[in-house]
Amino acid sequence: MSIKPNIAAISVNFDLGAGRRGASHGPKAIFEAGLLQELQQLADTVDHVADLRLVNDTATHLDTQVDSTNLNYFAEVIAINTQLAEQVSQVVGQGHFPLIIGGDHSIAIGTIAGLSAHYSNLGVIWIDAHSDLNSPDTSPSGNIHGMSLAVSLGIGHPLLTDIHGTNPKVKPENIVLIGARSLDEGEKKLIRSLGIKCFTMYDIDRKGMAHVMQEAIDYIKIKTDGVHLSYDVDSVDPIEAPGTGTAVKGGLHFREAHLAVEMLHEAGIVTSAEFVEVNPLLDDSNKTSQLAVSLISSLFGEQIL
Ligand code: 4U7
Ligand code: MN
Ligand code: MN
Ligand code: MN
Repeated sequence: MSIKPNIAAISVNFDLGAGRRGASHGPKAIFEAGLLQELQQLADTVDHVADLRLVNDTATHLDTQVDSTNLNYFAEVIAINTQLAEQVSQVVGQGHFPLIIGGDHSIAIGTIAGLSAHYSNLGVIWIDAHSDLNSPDTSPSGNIHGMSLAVSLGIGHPLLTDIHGTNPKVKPENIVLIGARSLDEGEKKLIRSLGIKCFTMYDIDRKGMAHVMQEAIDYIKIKTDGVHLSYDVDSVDPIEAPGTGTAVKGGLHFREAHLAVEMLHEAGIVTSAEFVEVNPLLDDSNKTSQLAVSLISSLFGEQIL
């Protein structure tokens, strides 16, 4: 991002991929916290190009066609992600920077599907307390926001992995996980067997965030033709980000969370981004929506001095 981008913001008012309701109100809270005003100072142009939500009968129609065993709101997740993938692909085709505002993390399925049409070696930096690498077989909850990265790897129900074309959308060697501290057994096995690069909270404590981010950037930039940042706010410690449905203690501190995006801005490698899992119903005086605005501003080059 050495030249200022033309940002195309896409809001996704959707929370049925999560176990608790409320993340569908994330976009409204983040926009009300001043997102567009902040971005106007940092980008060449900013347009809010789409405000997606589920249209009532799309999903009921799909329900009759899909076997939804251990996949909660399966049809709804398919419907929203199909819309999102098309929107994202269109924006990339126009040469704009897609900025997706969620919504729960199941929407990464649509984002990455739409992006993958334009990149042969898409990199994904996944900042999250979790790895979202469950399949219907390993998921303890059946909640699809815990499966979105697996789906992007081509693992899961074909009606999810085939959204917007062929799978896999991303290769395991082009993924970096940062901030992990709550992994299910099946996810741990998959990370090991596929050799996915994973910087856990232990690594961040041990090496420091600056070191981890530099390693992540060096690892991903040599072999990819685009890098998507998928930022789940539950990566941040619940003290700073209480407004999220699956908070896990022992997370990134305020400065570590910012340093990650500041270093990504400096590296100039990020070609799309999404910020997800803000749940205003659980928030404490908009703390988490304001944090999201602050993190997004830093990604687009807001300077301290
Ligand atoms: B999020 C979980 F079991 N792994 O699959 C699951 F701990 O997008 C949580 O990262 C998933 O917030 C969290 O349900 C999904 C659980
Ligand atoms: Mn997540
Ligand atoms: Mn998470
Ligand atoms: Mn979550």
